[in-house]
Amino acid sequence: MTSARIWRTVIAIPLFLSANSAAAEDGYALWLRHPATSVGQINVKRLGDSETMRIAEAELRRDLAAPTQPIVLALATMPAVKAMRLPFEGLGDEGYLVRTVAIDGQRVTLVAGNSDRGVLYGTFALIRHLATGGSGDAIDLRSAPKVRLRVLNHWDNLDESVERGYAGQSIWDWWTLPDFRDPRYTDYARANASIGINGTVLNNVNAKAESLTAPYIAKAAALADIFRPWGIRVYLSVKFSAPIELGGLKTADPRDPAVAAWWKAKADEIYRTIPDFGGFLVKANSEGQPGPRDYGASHADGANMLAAAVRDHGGIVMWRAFVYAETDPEDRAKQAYTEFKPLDGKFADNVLVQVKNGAIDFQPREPFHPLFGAMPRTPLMIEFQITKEYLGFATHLAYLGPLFTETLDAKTGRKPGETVADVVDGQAEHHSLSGMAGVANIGRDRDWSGSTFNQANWYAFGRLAWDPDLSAEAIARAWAKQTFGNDPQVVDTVTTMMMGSREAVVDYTGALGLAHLVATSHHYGPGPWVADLARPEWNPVYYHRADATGIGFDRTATGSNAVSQYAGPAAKAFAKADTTPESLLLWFHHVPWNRRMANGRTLWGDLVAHYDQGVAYVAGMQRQWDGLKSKIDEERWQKTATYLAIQNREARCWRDASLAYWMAVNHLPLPAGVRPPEHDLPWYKAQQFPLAPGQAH
Ligand code: GCW
Repeated sequence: MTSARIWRTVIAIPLFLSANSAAAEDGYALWLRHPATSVGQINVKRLGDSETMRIAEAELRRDLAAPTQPIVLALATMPAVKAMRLPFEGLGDEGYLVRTVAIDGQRVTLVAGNSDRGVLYGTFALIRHLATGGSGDAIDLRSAPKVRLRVLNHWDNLDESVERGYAGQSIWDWWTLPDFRDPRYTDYARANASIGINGTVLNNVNAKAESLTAPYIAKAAALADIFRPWGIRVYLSVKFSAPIELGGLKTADPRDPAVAAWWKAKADEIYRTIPDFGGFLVKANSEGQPGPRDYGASHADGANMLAAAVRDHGGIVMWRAFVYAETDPEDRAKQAYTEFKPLDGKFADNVLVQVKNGAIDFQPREPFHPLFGAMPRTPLMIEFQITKEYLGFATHLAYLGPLFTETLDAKTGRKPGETVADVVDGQAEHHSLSGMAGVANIGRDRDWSGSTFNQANWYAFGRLAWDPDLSAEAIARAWAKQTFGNDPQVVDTVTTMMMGSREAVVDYTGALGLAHLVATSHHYGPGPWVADLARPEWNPVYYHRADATGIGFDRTATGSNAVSQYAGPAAKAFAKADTTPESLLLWFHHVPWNRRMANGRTLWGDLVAHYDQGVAYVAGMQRQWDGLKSKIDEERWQKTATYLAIQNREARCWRDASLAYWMAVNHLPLPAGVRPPEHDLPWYKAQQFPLAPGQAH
């Protein structure tokens, strides 16, 4: 088609308000809200036809206010686009170029990519650009994802509960699938595509073998069909003992040819129904899950056997390094490294090892995992927890952007300047496979994530998976604009509230490198006194080691020597209390309560000040939010205000319970003028929350 003809066929289509867009905002639209007012005419011309291209066109018609100039959606290979000699190299099959160009003397916004997925991502980039106040003229956006697999991990069970889920039941209605294709599945795909997520692991890593039976494969296939045009592949978590449970074999030993053959046949069966199936995610030999170690085989033996089963189909295996064993008396923070470091170079080339951001377990703050500086020959995926198991469930406002970037920006110490992000995006060792996984915070709640502000954590994960070098603040600001509009007072206030909110959680739950002080099993609320659980590393006292003279876990050479697992300058810095950042002090060192801190306070005085600072931050967020009442729609404002009040009450409880406990241990008075805990320690110990949400079962 000549470019002149293109212009004759551009159709001007009026964009009507959809039926429900006048309804109150309930958060369902996430950051992809319709324009609030009638938008008149929008010119979109789509060159080329595929379901993905049609989706891109529909998105523009649905989400854009009248643009200043017509929009052309096209593939880079189309003659009209080729002739423009635009910089498509290096954009790969997912990158996009959105640019104001002239066609036949007319200025148009070209949205193009080497594939239709690139066009779709470009479409969402344009929508974001305009929704965040970007000019409609002289547009020049060009981007390709730095990370190849950008994947959500759903810890969703087949009974529709969600482990560590705080936003209602699973969005997968397994029971009515594959027949009923809830329109919500499409909205889920759309939201993910809008932030660049291209994969989803449908079921919990604590997997049931049943997810690999024919009926469940058919259910997963129905979801895969819905997600495909949005550029999203499905993956499944698998239980390592499935050949025994489903196949009737006597063993699941990965070195047994019958076991390998069972997995191969199972993979073939899956690929017959889901031809672009992504592959498997595996939690093995951890927290009671079966694995290759049960047979004396290694994690590499297990991973490679599964990798062989999916390899001919182009599938991959994500093998988790979150491994610790009740039989191992070693510091829990060291066990994954001890197990995996010797396996570097032994994994098949379609295996990624998936490593949590820190060495323990998604705490409000952890130092980066030492494995990121230790396995150059293996593609390492990073795993973040978007759902807030340890950061206040759904009710606390805690923006995780700064938590994610703190880890991504950390220097591994292995090569000068090398960051965790360089390892994760594969640049450091030129791995072609790279990935980032986020444990989803999505459920059947109307607002998807349990609160409006939790949506920001899903959004931030996607944006950082696309580009781990983005700043947490820029992401917060963009999210605020897309979510609440461009009023500068709203955007500034919301961004300010968000940026300090994670640090506030650190402060009121236990600052200075303390970790895992939570109540048992549901992990809701404080439990620093818990000392009676079967496995030592399940007890908070294992982590804080507080006594009358001091507090903290000695992980230096005089203690567990976990610092030796870090490379070069990182190991050196963490080895001494004086060179360890104070925010991580008690993670690496056992120090006296009267240690002098940089600000002149004693450690005890500083810890108390952090608790108060955390509580005060929440009160500050309440005041800031109150100031926005007239500027935010009623429903979202009210729910957030109520949740902030819950957070205030719970932050005070965390502070008071913790102080009551520390004082019982160190027998120190509170600094002058500090408010004493509201209740005594036995009162806090007596609080029980057996029905708190999200528990494993
Ligand atoms: O943080 C712990 C959670 C478990 C979870 C485990 C894991 C899925 O408390 O619920 O199990 O991590 O990451 O495997």
